[in-house]
Amino acid sequence: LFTPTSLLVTGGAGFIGSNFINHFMAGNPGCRVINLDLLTYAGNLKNLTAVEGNASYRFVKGDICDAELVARLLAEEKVDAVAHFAAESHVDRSITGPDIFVRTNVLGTQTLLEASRLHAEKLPDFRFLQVSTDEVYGSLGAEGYFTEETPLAPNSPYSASKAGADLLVRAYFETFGLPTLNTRCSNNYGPYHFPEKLIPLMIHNILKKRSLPVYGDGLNVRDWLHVKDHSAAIERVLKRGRPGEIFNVGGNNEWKNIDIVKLVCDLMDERLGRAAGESRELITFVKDRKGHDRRYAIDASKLKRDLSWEPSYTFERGIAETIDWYLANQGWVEEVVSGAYREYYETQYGAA
Ligand code: NAD
Ligand code: TDX
Repeated sequence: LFTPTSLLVTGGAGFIGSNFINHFMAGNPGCRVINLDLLTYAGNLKNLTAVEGNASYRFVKGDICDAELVARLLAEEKVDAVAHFAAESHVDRSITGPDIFVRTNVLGTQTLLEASRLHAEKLPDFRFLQVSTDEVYGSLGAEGYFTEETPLAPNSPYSASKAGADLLVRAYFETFGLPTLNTRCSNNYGPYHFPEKLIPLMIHNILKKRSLPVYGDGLNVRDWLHVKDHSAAIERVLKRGRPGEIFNVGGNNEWKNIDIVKLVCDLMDERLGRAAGESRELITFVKDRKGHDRRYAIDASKLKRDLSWEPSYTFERGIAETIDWYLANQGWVEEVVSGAYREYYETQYGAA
């Protein structure tokens, strides 16, 4: 068992990173957590108000591509583990502007790996955990699952940049013996999900009675996992995974996009007191995403077998709670949509 004492989390102000910090700090009061985040459009410190005053928590606004800053933080905070979430994460943005995906996801990861390698030489024990995605495996037909042995075949600039990062992680383990771990998770959902992604976008548009854009024929399949179950999996891999290993993470929960959209419509109608079927009228089939992967499905049996991880959420409960969270946190959504959330850093930490 590896017990981190000072954990550097990158991208901790994003959707999964913030859920992870909230989860991890609640269960590991003895561990210091340093959150390095550039606060791009996707970073929101309002996701972290629960840990803000905690003496074990420190936020640093900065870029993972800044080698000097990363080296200084590792040394100054005596970091013995890195959980690397920071990334450009939206597939559609990677189609309209791929450059930043290569910079952040590939060069940023290499910068962290190199600084970690130099820093870890002096330490008895260290872990570098790369948080990655099932999208690195490409697309499935109607049958089969991605295992950790499935060859990498990314199709979007986003997934190609994540695959590049995963391969650098592998190389740093093989070449330098850096104790790395690599998780590859299916689609997450839950609180603090940025409303450019399918589920929160649909919730928001239903509320506003705007059209619900479904790409192509709506029959693409995604495998959805609650972000808290992903957070628990990452903690388990960090503490119990053998360096050099890859672990797939997923909840055996495949849905066609159109069925998810209809489900969200129906649950929203119930909550908003609208007539049954009213929100489904908003569904609009639009032009397909370029290179749109048809189906993702994760085989997570290695993680279940070797590290005894099991998801705790049924989808029925998770999606109902997520919709209730968005309805109860309309202020959060409005601030994100209006851009007002981006001023929080200055009010909280002063101008940069
Ligand atoms: P997100 O877009 O919500 O958050 C990304 C965070 O990284 C933001 O806070 C942003 O400010 C920060 N960031 C971006 N560039 C940075 C830089 N140069 N330096 C420092 N910080 C920077 O993403 P997410 O959905 O929370 O995803 C987190 C990680 O999990 C990513 O690596 C992603 O590839 C992976 N992942 C996501 C999913 C999913 O369904 N969302 C599934 C599997 C894996
Ligand atoms: O408006 C939409 N209409 C639509 O039909 C949007 C935003 C999406 N879609 C479709 C595209 C996908 O098939 O819904 C599905 C889910 O789309 P996204 O929410 O954009 O997620 P996806 O492309 O599957 O990628 C997500 O999961 C894997 C995350 O954004 C990635 O960071 C993660 O690696």
